Amino acid sequence: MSLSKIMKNGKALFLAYDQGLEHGPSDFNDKNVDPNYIIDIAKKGKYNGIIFQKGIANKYKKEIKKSKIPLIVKLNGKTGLYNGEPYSRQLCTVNEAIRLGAKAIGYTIYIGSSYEDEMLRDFEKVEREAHKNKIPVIVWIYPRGKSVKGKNKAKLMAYAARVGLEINADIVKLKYEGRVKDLKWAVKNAGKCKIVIAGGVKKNEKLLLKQVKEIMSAGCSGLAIGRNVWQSKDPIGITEKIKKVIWC
Ligand code: FBP
Repeated sequence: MSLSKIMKNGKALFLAYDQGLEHGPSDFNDKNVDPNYIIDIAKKGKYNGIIFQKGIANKYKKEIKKSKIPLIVKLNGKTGLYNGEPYSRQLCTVNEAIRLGAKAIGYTIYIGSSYEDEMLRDFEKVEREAHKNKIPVIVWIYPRGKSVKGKNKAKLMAYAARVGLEINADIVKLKYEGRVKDLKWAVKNAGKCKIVIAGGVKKNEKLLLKQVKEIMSAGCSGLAIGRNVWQSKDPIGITEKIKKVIWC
């Protein structure tokens, strides 16, 4: 699977903006509530991809196309109001994503959830369809649910990475848990499947850049980051600093 449309020299920085569904408006202010503001950051920051759910991908199709930033459509999701064992429902098909202009698709699987079985089953069809159409598959793999409560998060990170390889993801998106040595082990477990890391809640710049250095020194391919960029007072400034570490 060629990843050349969404990676540069084997590395990538993606801008994630599916938080409106996952968390609701609490992540937003007057500026970043507007998808056009995000498209503008992606364009000025020359991101390798911008991640939207189907609604924004469809309603802002013209602006996304004009930006020339590769579109990554997230095919499933859930709201932050949902209270049961985590299940990310499919909301868009691979064919719809392709019609919207997607250069890659994203999918979330909560390993350890009592709905893991359904998510793996749903994913199998998505993976087959996407690869048949030569569309790269990025999988957010987050261990969550009753059965993983209290388990070692650093060890689960390596398990999540391995699942990405086993289910034929091209890129697995993980949360960075534990230390660099744990992340190195996760990278080993992912084999030829690449790893990008989520940004998480907004943190101070020094800590963020320290983590980006650790992420890259562990052998990851980059980040798929959201709040730490578009909640920043200087989104392009922080983008440039992150890129400097990734492509140093
Ligand atoms: P951030 O960089 O803002 O953390 O975004 C990464 C991401 O994976 C988003 O794509 C997604 O909306 C969100 O985090 C999900 O976070 P969680 O499930 O932990 O609430």
